[in-house]
Amino acid sequence: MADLFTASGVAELSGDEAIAPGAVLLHGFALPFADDIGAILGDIAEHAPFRRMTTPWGGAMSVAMTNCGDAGWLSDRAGYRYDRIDPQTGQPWPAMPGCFMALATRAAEQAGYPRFLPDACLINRYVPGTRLTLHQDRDERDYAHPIVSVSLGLPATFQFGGPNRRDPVRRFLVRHGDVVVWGKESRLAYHGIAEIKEVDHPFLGKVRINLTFRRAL
Ligand code: MD3
Ligand code: FE
Repeated sequence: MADLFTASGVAELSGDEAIAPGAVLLHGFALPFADDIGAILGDIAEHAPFRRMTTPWGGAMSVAMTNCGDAGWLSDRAGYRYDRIDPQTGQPWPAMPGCFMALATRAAEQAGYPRFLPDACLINRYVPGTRLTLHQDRDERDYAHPIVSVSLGLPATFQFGGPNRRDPVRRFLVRHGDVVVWGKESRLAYHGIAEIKEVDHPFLGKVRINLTFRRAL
């Protein structure tokens, strides 16, 4: 494994490797899919616009989100949940594009999950200054399924802890085209994204997109 430490102390990893029990980083795995995904994102956002959802406590999340697939993740004053209908349009979420499904299933297979069939893709949009505080993903029905995470555009520092909020956090740089598959012992780990820095990336400009593929229902 290549485990390089940059001047900032952030671990930079290359190649396919286990970064924690049940968590595999597939460096650059999404690069062959990136242009197709970029072209389709605009169509998805036209039907299901990116929006800053409201937390159950009434604040606006800093990350803008939308979804595609049979179910979409939602947050509002009533709580967190998945729903087949986008409350902003009253319509079902846009269908999961074939290239999204192909990327998610092939990445999961390479990471040791040959039968992963996602029914939801949460699409997060970050601009510089945006962050996602430490949390667990626990709104899905069955934690036996992994989550496949695809990073596009601006780099980010991924914070990865353990099953308890106060467990020590490790930091990883995730870059354009990186895919991480999170399952088994890592499935309920606390994780977050540090504030995105103001740099430029040729893919989308000053934007980071993260796709998380889930089996939600
Ligand atoms: C570790 N998104 O949407 S993806 C999220 O980059 C979310 O937008 C981040 O956390 C982002 O919920 C991080 C990486 C990720 C996704 C799911 C996980 C890490 C995970 C589930 C369990 C453990
Ligand atoms: Fe998450």
